[in-house]
Amino acid sequence: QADKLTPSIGITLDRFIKQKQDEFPFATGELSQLLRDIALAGKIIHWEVNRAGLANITGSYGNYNVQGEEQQKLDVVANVRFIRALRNGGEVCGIISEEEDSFIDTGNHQGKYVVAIDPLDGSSNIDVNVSIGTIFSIYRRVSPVGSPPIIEDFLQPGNRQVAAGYIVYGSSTMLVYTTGKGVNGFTYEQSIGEFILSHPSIKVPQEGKIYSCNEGNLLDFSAGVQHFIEQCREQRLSARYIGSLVADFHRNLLKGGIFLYPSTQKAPNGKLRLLFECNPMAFLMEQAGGMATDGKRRILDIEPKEIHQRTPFFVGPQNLMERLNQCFQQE
Ligand code: AHM
Ligand code: MG
Repeated sequence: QADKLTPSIGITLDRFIKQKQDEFPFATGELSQLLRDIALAGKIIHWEVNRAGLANITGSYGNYNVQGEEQQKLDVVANVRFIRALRNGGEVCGIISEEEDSFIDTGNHQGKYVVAIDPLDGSSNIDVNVSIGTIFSIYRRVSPVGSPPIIEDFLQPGNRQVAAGYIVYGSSTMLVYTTGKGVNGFTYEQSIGEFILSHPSIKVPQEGKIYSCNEGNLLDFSAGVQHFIEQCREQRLSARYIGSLVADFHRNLLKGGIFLYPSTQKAPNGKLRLLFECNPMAFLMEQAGGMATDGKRRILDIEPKEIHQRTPFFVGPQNLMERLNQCFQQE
């Protein structure tokens, strides 16, 4: 009777990570701890995001509030929070962030891992209360443990990711991640301060019915992409575009949709960044049964040349990705 009155709230992220770790007898627990550090940073940013309107941190960076304190833009705040959480955690020897020009040596030279983060993606949406997100990607370093990190630790192709995920600060906050064994989603329960498994083993619906792109750039798109969009319209697919990658991707992942950010006149190599945005999303989508390309190549096989490299990006369920591919071939 008591059980019925108090239904279980489900498995927490911490317990889930612990269970997964127990499946690997030789695991040292460092990756598990790293994932927990990211979740902790996510909780702090959730708190920052939710008080942003009142705390005068939606203003532009460099402004001062009435008390004469400098206002911090939320993406700067998120960057500081994340770097601090990862540095304090101790498992990470180096970090690259979309907000930083070059890589950060955390000083934890015994750490086996390096992390790429986009601390708060979709910054143009912050001031208008639209969902935003954090994207992360974890690699094992290639330099020897015990030494400072080197640039090659970060310039690894996406197929070397050990784990990747995002946190979406939406109508609820969710953390979605993969370690290469499927994708799981956790919803933040504020009252107890825990992420709870709410979306186990996410698979993208294979009959995608949504397409997402900035159609204002249509005339800049290649003939193949234009043709594909024409087909989407003919087939009465739904057009959905928030302009916030994490939110657009999250919806497409759960409901079945393709996201396109092709090259444009303004952004000849596409707008999105390979290491911070495309690789983690590509890893998640493949793990959920979909695909991700730059129009020619699998995203995860691209050898990065520099940290802030951009790429055209197409990601979604197989039916739509295959149709897009046919349009490219007819170009
Ligand atoms: P940001 O990293 O500067 O925030 O920009 C990335 C964002 C993505 O969230 C989104 O998919 C894209 O830019 C939208 O671009 P556009 O406004 O050109 O459609
Ligand atoms: Mg970004």
